[in-house]
Amino acid sequence: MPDKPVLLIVNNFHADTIAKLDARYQTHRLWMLSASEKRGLINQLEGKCEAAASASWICDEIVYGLGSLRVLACFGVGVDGVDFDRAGAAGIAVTNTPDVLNDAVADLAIALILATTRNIVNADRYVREGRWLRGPFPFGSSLADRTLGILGLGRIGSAIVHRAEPFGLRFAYHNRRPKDDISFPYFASARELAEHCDILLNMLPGGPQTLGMVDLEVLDALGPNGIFINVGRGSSVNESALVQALRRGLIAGAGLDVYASEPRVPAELLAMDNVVLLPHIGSATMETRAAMGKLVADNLDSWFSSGKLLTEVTGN
Ligand code: NAP
Ligand code: 8YV
Repeated sequence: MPDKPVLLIVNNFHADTIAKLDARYQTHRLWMLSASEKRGLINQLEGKCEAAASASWICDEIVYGLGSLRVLACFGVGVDGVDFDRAGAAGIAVTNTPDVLNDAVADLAIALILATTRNIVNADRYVREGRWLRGPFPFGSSLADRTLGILGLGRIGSAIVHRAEPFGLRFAYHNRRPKDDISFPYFASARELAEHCDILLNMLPGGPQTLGMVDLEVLDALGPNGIFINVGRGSSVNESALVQALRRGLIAGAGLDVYASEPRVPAELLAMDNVVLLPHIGSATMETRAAMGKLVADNLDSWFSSGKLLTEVTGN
């Protein structure tokens, strides 16, 4: 029986998937090594290892120095952890896991919209702390006839729109360019979108192009009754501007799944009760993580058996 192909596993992205890869490949765990051991492993794998698997949001730049590497299979859709210039220069093709996580992430976005507009987390505390006995809980706000502005209307944004339609919401969006198949209004900048919506939902990818795109001007344009939701990438929001906007009442509240320096969340946000904070759980269902892992493995299997990749990605 021929030897199993060699696979470099860059980081501990999903235990069940890594266990499955262990069964199919001769795996090497990069993240468990010291810096000098990593260099030793890369030298040892030179000429023998053509494939690596990694998280999509973080990688290890040492992999770009492995001359025989031809494919980097990433777990996750947002590939801001990959240096595409270096991968391209080294002849390394990259794959990610699009679509299989749309439903889970869109579900969570809806949960954040409802949690913020109906004040669900504080309402739960209100009951537990016996405060309901002393009087009714303050009113929230309805969704019908309000406008949900989507910043970054792609695969997940479209799944959010599909779910949000029955709530009676209206929609608007901003991308770098308008989409042919979308009938609701397009705005040419994030600020203009914010001005025209009640709930601004950020679905932007990370990376240098979107760094800090949601800034004080955008949040100010959203207005004092506006709600900001972030399920995209934390780096695309200027977090100190967000703190300032919330503190000064420039916006009414926020629902966040992602942050600039995860898992650290600014202390100012932790102290605010008009903010719902989640620990980056958009795709965190057992079924979705399994589907993401399967797509990583399927990309590798396809590449080793036919030289073809199923979901190649060429940049952010
Ligand atoms: P997608 O289909 O590529 O959608 C992203 C959209 O953003 C695209 O339609 C793109 O439109 C727009 N966009 C990109 N760069 C832009 C820019 N500089 N200015 C304005 N618009 C821009 O990606 P997706 O699958 O929906 O995923 C979106 C992101 O969600 C991922 O990259 C990831 O960071 C994040 N995510 C988070 C979680 C979570 O757990 N919270 C889970 C999965 C994904 P144009 O190209 O026309 O500009
Ligand atoms: C992560 C994500 O993969 O796919 C993405 O871009 O942000 C998530 O699905 C997940 O949070 C793993 O920790």
